[in-house]
Amino acid sequence: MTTISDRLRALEDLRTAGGPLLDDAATGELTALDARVRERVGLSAEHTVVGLFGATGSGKSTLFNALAGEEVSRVAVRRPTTAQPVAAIVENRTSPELEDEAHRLLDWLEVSERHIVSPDGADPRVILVDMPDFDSVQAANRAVAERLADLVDVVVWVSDPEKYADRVMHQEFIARFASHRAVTLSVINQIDRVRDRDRDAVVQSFAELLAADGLPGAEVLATSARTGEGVRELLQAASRVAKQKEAIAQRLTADFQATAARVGPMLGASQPEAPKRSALRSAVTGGRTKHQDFRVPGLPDTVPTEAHDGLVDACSRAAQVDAIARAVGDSYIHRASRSTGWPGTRWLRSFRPDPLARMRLGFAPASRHGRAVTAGGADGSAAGEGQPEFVSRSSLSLDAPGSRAVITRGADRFAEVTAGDAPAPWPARLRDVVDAEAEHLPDGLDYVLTHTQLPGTGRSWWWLPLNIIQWLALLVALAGLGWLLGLSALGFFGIPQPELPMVQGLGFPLPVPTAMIILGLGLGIVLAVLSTLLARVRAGSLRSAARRRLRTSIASAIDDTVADAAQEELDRARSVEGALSTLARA
Ligand SMILES: Nc1nc2c(ncn2[C@@H]2O[C@H](COP(=O)(O)OP(=O)(O)O)[C@@H](O)[C@H]2O)c(=O)[nH]1
Ligand SMILES: [Mg+2]
Repeated sequence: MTTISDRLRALEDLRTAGGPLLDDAATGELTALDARVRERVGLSAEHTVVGLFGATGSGKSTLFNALAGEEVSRVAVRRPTTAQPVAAIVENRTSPELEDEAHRLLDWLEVSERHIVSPDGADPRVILVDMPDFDSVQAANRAVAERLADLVDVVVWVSDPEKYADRVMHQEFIARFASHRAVTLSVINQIDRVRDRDRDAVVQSFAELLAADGLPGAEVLATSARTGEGVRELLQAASRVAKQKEAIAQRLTADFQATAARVGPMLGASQPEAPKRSALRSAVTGGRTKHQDFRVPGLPDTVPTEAHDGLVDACSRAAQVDAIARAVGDSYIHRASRSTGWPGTRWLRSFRPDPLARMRLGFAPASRHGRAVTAGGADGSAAGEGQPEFVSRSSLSLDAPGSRAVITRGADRFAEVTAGDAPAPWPARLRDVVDAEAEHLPDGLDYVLTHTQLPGTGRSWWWLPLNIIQWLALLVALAGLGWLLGLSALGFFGIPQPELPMVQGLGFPLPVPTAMIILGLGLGIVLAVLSTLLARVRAGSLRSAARRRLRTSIASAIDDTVADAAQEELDRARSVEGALSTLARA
């Protein structure tokens, strides 16, 4: 069951979620409805809180027990008496929500002692509250009673045949609360103590006093908590008030539904037609169309992957992710061959700049060896030493008109895909928020790009051993060459040459120094080829890894900005749907 309080909460949700999308007239309508409802139903829309007020000893607690049908409130023969209010909630088996609502209401009223009762013929919407004495010598008790007299729906003044004319009670209490919006019922309790023939006179006299207090035409009931006389009538009077409140609540429900029907379309929300297959059911239920919830058709719950990936693609293009990834691979090959290439030619490499450095993109901020491995390009050597953080902006100029245009187009497409075929105002709204966020995207991308740890910027383990072997091979070749040169020098000076040692078991004559040159040079070439192959394979996987990391970074920059904002709008739509549905629910 949807209570008026539920609807009021839904109205508040609708004002919050739909606010940015509604014009002044619609916002005004929602505000006015809220004010009207709150004024009409007061605190408790579904329940009628009936408070028993009066002087000490008039029999409030006894009457309360008689009304509740059970002994729940303490009855005192001697004072002081009831210090805290005690509530009796009428059991409601058919609608547990109503009972929950009653508890919420009593929480608000700060009435903590509660009893669930089930008196004969009682209205489950009535909540009885036994109050502390209005004339209590304890100021705190009086304060509780006064506070609640302002809040309850029905004030029942309980008097007795002796004190009903007490001036203090009339002037200080009844007259003070006469203008109260709550319905007032007046009771002369302990009527069993009055002789039958005097009763009318007592009632009449009390009514006149009440008229003087500002309650003209007040209904006075005569009750006896002891004999039960008039108790049922009092309960019925309370139920009458509850029924009046229900009639108001029904009228208000119609107002809520009408407002939902008017505001819904402004928010692109509609109540879809009942599906065909329910025709049978509606025939069974007498042809009444079942209520349908509001929906914003065509709007997804979350940002579609397709939209997200599309924007990552666009931003990757704008940020030249492929070029960076290529440079990561090329840089690795460049450095690998500088460390492991043939020593005779590798120095040529030094004249070419590192491909990554050319892009001025940061390597790891600082290497583990305490040395910054910033590929600083022209200023690399100067900036490299001990620089803890790569601060230079990338040279990708995401701010350039070309890049900006790619990003803007990507963002528009993102908004378009996310909006799907949702009705107005959602596509425009999504475009607006996405555009606003996309403004900051180039900066965000530049930040993540310069702060992404690119892979493969350090040395590989195999470079050192390969380098050592390279140098050894060169040494062997140089030694062979030295040997031969030494021998020819001896010949030149006519000194007889010692016998040249030959390599055995080859089937042809090969002097050892010659073999050393061939072996040294051959090994150098083989190693250079091998290192190039290894570097290329590794570079390939580094390129993919770099591309992956950059795309992840870009995706997170998008998540923090555009995607987040778009999701907020999708959530807004769901809130609007929920609120409208609650307002319109039967
Ligand atoms: N004869 C008679 N005595 C009553 C009636 N209602 C309450 N009393 C007695 O009045 C005294 C005070 O009752 P109580 O309910 O504690 O009054 P409270 O102070 O207003 O809560 C108790 O002794 C009750 O038994 C009644 O209808 N008839
Ligand atoms: Mg009492």
